[in-house]
Amino acid sequence: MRLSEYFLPLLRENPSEAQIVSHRLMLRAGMIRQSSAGIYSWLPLGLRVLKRVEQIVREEQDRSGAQEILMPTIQPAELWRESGRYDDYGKEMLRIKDRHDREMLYGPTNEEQITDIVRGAVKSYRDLPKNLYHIQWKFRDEVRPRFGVMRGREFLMKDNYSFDVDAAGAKHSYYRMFLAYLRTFARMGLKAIPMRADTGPIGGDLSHEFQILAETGESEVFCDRRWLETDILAEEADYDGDLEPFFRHWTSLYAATDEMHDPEKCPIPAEELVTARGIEVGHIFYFGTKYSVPLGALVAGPDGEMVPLEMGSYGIGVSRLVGALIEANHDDNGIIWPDSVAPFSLGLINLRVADARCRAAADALYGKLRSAGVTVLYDDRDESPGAKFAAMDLIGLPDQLILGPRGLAAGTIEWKHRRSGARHDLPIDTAVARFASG
Ligand code: 5CA
Repeated sequence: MRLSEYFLPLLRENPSEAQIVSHRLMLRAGMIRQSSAGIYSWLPLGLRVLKRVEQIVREEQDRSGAQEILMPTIQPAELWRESGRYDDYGKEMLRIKDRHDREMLYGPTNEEQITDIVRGAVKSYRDLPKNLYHIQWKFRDEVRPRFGVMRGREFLMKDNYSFDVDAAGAKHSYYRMFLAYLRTFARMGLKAIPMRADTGPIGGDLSHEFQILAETGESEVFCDRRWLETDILAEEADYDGDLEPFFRHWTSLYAATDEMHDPEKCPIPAEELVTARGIEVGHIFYFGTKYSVPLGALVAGPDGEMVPLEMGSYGIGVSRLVGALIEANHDDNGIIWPDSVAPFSLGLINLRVADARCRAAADALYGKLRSAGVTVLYDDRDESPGAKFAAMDLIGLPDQLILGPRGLAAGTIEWKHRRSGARHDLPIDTAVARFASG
């Protein structure tokens, strides 16, 4: 993509409405624009990151055996009356009437809807287990939408729902998601710590929140110091095997949210305990028959008797993750994207567009990089070098290639690694191979 053609409305000044660094940087880097409180448009750069985050979530869901569907954003009120949540959900639910005066709502979550789909289609234990997910916009009329996409009113969530014939099966489904979540966040370069959590309006008795430690986190969290040194992707686990030992291992290190932490009963000594702030990027629940009983979602069990489905639900805040990733990856100059979610892998800067030789060399390199499959953002604008460096650092692509007349005369190009700040001169003709392979 040529920056001269790209829709990238950068802001020079810090927007006054943004209180935390991710919100500031997302606005300044032209990733999002606010539409109304807690509701945002995603501009090209922001959308590329959102899509990459979504794709990692999708791949890990698919790997775990979950199947993707897509349910609507607008749901009928009757379904929520069946579960009893239509009134319970209160003002957080956006209620709408259609032209026939039928009550509808913009879904804040989909337990009722998925249970309705499954109860009509699954009649026997032989059709189980099933785990279905979708990645869809939600609306919650939060009292205090804030921090940009971190606590929005409209936000993108991956939510899935597991269906089993008995509690043992449902626990296995829960453990599978526990593993999928550890893998998902680790692939984004995030350390998300699973913490015993309160179940809130979703209900149930077994629940973990996945929390990233960050100063700007909304809640206080507590965990064993050893959590900070673990490497999740190094662990092998088989989705079809017995996952209970794996689950027990990962939950043996203490970690709890504020509501679950009791200093009197904390099992580890104060010097081993880390007290920090956390951003909740995922939440998983096992709630048994809480929805299947009121909605009458029953299947024939092995002995012919009708039994209610055992269910769990599992959420990841896909749009919140974009903000959380920036909270965990930035410096004074801007964002530093991890490779796995970067909107482009490489920024190419032509320092002197007025120089015909520079322009020809930069254009040629841009063409070759693109042919080699590298995603490149090419700054071909007629701007000062300082403005170009600042823009490239702000948007935080992992690597930068900087071409100027002096390097060109020597046959070299400068390579800057955004995270470390390290700079090297590379022979121009090796640059394509360097980034095509890396
Ligand atoms: N039905 C369950 C699981 S599918 C559920 O809704 N869980 S949740 O309420 O915990 O939400 C799942 C995830 O969505 C949260 O962990 C959080 O990362 C994200 N999320 C929740 N509320 C918001 C919000 N207002 N803005 C951005 N992300 C949010």
